Amino acid sequence: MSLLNKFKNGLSKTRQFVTESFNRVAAGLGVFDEDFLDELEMILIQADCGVEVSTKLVDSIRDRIRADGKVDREYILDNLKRDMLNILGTKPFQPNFDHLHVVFMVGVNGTGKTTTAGKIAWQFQKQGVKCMLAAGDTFRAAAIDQLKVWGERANVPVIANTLGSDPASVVFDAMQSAKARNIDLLIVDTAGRLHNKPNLMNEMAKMRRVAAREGEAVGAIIQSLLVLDATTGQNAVIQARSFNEVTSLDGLIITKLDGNAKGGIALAVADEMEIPLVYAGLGEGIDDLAPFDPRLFVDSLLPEV
Ligand SMILES: Nc1nc2c(ncn2[C@@H]2O[C@H](COP(=O)(O)OP(=O)(O)OP(=O)(O)O)[C@@H](O)[C@H]2O)c(=O)[nH]1
Ligand SMILES: [Mg+2]
Repeated sequence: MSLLNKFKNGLSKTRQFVTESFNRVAAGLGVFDEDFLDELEMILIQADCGVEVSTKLVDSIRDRIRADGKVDREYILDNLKRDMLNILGTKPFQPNFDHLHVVFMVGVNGTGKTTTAGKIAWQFQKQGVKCMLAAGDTFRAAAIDQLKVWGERANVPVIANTLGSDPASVVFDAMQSAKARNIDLLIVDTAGRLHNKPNLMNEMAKMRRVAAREGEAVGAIIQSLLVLDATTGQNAVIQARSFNEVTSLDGLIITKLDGNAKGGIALAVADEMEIPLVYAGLGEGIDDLAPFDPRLFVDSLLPEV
């Protein structure tokens, strides 16, 4: 499936909502006037673009209409697209594998860390990158088995320890193994945690310290990707902001964009954060992950012109 179709399928609920609402309001009012712009703002808010972003987008269209003195459906959609693209400036997750690259998947419970770890491993493994997964979630009973299943699906080795063991010791083992086997990309799954639980945040910091120490001799690059669940709406923005305050983040992943009509949340997150959106989770399957492409995202979110 092409990347565009992946985005289109994944965001179909949001696009359907936005398109139907847009068409209904346009048909009802018959003109693209102030009332239309107010309704458009409401549609964007309901698609979870956030109040701030929705207001900003509509204000910018209003200003242009005033300046240009003309307006039609195409004009509105083109301008909306352009402004959304400005908000979504992203940078792809493109590790260079001259050195071992270690990525920690972090975030609150249930956002899709384990699933996304498996999907990323699969994507790179297919390209011939030597990947390894580490089961850094030793807390939840099924977490280790879940990661092992992803390891099998992605055809990638999984380093795991027993339930309840220190996650930092899993990282230590995985680093030894990754160095011995000349691994390019080591993805560490971690337990879901809240940013305001100091003991859990300290545990994560310890995992990173162990990776940094064990990776020093081979010049390993250590990164963290924050996984956010689109279906939690504006909470995702709060999580992004809060995690960023207490840990260093290198990229953001928004999962479950297929889950409901709230795909606009990516815009709210991008507007709030300086950290790039690197992946979009567009379904539960192994191939349902795409590098976050702003143009494909916007084309999939908005009605056809
Ligand atoms: N529809 C959809 N479901 C997803 C996506 N990503 C993950 N999921 C589902 O979300 C649920 C939770 O995913 P996990 O990967 O277990 O989440 P987690 O963050 O590892 O959860 P904890 O380890 O408990 O914190 C699973 O049922 C996944 O299949 C996505 O992009 N789309
Ligand atoms: Mg998990």
